Amino acid sequence: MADDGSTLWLPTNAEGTAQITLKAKGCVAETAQQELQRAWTGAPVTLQLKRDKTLGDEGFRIATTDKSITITAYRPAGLLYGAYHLLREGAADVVDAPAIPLRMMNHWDNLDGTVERGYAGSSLWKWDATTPADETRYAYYARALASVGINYTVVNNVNASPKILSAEYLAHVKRLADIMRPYNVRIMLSVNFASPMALGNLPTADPTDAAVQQWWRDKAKEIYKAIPDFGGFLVKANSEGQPGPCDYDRTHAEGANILADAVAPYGGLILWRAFVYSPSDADRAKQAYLEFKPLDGEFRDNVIIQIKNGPIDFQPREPYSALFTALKKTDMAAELQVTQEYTGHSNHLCYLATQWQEFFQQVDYKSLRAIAGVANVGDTINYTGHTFGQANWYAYGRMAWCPELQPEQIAREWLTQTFGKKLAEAPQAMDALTEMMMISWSSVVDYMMPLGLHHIFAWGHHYGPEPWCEIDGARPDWLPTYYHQADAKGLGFNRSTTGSDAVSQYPAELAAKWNDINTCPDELLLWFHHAPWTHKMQSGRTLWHELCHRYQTGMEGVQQMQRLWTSAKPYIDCERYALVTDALNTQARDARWWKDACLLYFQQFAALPFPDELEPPVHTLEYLKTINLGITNYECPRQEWLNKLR
Ligand code: GCW
Repeated sequence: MADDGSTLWLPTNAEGTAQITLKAKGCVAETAQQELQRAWTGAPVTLQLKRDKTLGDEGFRIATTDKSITITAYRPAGLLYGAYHLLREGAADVVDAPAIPLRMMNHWDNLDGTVERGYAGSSLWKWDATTPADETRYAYYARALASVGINYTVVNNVNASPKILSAEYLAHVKRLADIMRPYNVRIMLSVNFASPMALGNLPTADPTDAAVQQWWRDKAKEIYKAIPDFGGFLVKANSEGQPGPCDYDRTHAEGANILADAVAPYGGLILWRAFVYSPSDADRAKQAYLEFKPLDGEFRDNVIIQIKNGPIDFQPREPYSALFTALKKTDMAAELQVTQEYTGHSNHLCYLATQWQEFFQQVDYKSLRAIAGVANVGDTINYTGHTFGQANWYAYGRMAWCPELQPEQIAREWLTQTFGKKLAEAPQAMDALTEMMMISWSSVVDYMMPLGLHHIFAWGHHYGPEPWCEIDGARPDWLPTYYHQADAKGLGFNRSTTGSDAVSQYPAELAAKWNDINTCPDELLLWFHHAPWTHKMQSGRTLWHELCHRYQTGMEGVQQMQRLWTSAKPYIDCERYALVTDALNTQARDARWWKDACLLYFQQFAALPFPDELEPPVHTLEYLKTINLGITNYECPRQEWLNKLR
C-alpha cells in the first residue's frame, strides 16, 4: 500500500465506536469530543469541567474504571489535551499538565509564499488571494499542533514585512485565527519595528515618540477587535539588518516595553528575540549576553526574551546560551530550530529530540515561560519533505509539553502512530527504526562538525561543507575561518580566559570546567579552545586522530542507518519506503563529502597523515572546492546536482 504521508501521525480513518459525553461548552471542548468520537474504541468517555484550579489552565485528569472513563479539567483546553493523551496512550489513570505555559511554533514564512530556511515547499499560508487556500489543510495543521500540545503559532517570518499589519493581511490572519481556535491554538505575528513608518507614514519609529506609541496602541486595538484571543507580537530587532530601538539610541527594553504596553490591555505578550550580534570586536558568541544581561529587570511583565538554544546560531551542537543562566529577573523563551537549516535540510534524517534533550540537561526548563520551535512545515504533501521531518515536529511538541520525556519513547510513539499497527507489532523492526533515529543526530554532528567545530558550512544556503570559504567584504563572523581558526598549531576558537573569555559568561563551576582544556568535554573542545593538533583527547587519541575518527564514525553512522532502514522494509508502505531510502542515499553521499572536504582541508594545517582506520578520501580537495550548488537560501539541493558527487 502507498502512503503519501499527508495524514502525519494522526489517526486516519474514523474508527471511533465509543459513546462520548460532553459536559462542557465551547469550540475547544467540542473538538475534544469530536476527536474521541472519530477514533476512540474503548469504554465510554465523559468530558467534564471541574472547579479544580490545581489542574491548571491546560492540565487534565483521566480516571478509569472497567466501564467508563472520565476526563476532568479546569478549562476546556485540558479536555482537549486529555483526549489526545487518551488516544495516544490508552486508558490509564493519570494527571498531567504542560511544563511550559507557552508552546509556540514559529514560521519563517514570507508574504510572497517563500519560506526562509524552509525545505518543504512553499508557505502553507496562501497570503496571495489569487491562490485559493485549502483551509482543510490549515485545520489539519492546527489539529496536528493540538495533538502534541502546541498552543501558539507565529505565522510569519521574524524578518517581517510591515505589510502583515495592514488591514488586507490582518483579514487573512483573522481567518487563520478562526480556524485554529477550536484547537486551542492562538495566533501571533512577527512585526517589523519600523512599521509605524512603513505603514503609518510616521517620520520615526523611535519608541519614546508619543505618536509612535499611539500608532502601536491603535494597531493593537484594531487587531484585538478582529481577533480577541490574539497572542501578541514576536520581534527581531537590530539583528541582521532589521530595524529596532537601537537605531534611535534606545535599548531593547525601551523598544520591547512600548509594544508590551500596547498589547497589555488585552492580555497580549511580546516575544523579543535575543538573537543579536552587531559587528564589533567581541566574539559573536558573547554578544547577546553583553546586550541583554545589563537590561535584566527592565522589561515589562508581558515581555519574554526569546533566546536561541546556543550562543551562535542553531549549529549541529552548541553549548547552551549563557543568557539562560544569566537572566534572573526576566521571563525567557527557548528557541529551537525544527527546520534543519544546519543539519542537512530536508535531505538528511536527523532526529533532533536527542539534541534538545542535551539542551534540557543544561538548562532548567522550569526557568522557561515559553518555548519556540522554528517550523519545518511547508505546503508539500507530507508537510515536511523528509518523512522523518515529521518526527521532529512531533517531538518538539511532546518535549515542549514535557521536557523530561525520553527521545527514545517519543520516537517509538511517533513510529507507532505514523507507520501503524504492522510496524508497531514487529518488535525487531520497531527497535531498528528507533535505533536509526537515536543515532542520527550524533552521526550528523560527527560527519559535519565534531568536537565543538561550528559554522563551517557553505556560504548562504548552509548545505554542505565549505571550511575554506572566503568572500570579499563579508562580515568576518559569517565566515568559517573565523570559527575554526585552523593554523599550523591547531584548531578551534579560543573562548577560554586566555582568549575571548566567552566562557566566563557561564556559572563559575561550569566555566572552570570548560575553561580548562583538560577538563573540557571532547564534545565542546573546539568551541572553547584552540587545541594543538597533538593535544591528547579524553579518548586517548590526539586531536588530529580523533577528528579523523569522528568524521569516519559519522559517515559509518549513516551507513548503519541505511541498514536499519532496509531491515524494516516489510513493515513500511512502498511510497514512504522509497522516499526515505532515496534520502538516506543522499545523506550517505553527503556524509562522505563532509568527511573528505573537512579532513583534506584541515590536513593542510595539521600536516599529519591520515590514520589507518580512515577510509581514504574519494575526491580531491581541488575538486571539492569547485562545488557550487547554485541554490538560494530558500532551496534544498536537488538530487540531480548531488549526483555529481557520486
Ligand atoms: O539562522 C539564521 C538564519 C536566518 C534567520 C536568522 C534568525 C530568519 O540563517 O535565515 O533569519 O538566523 O534567526 O533571525
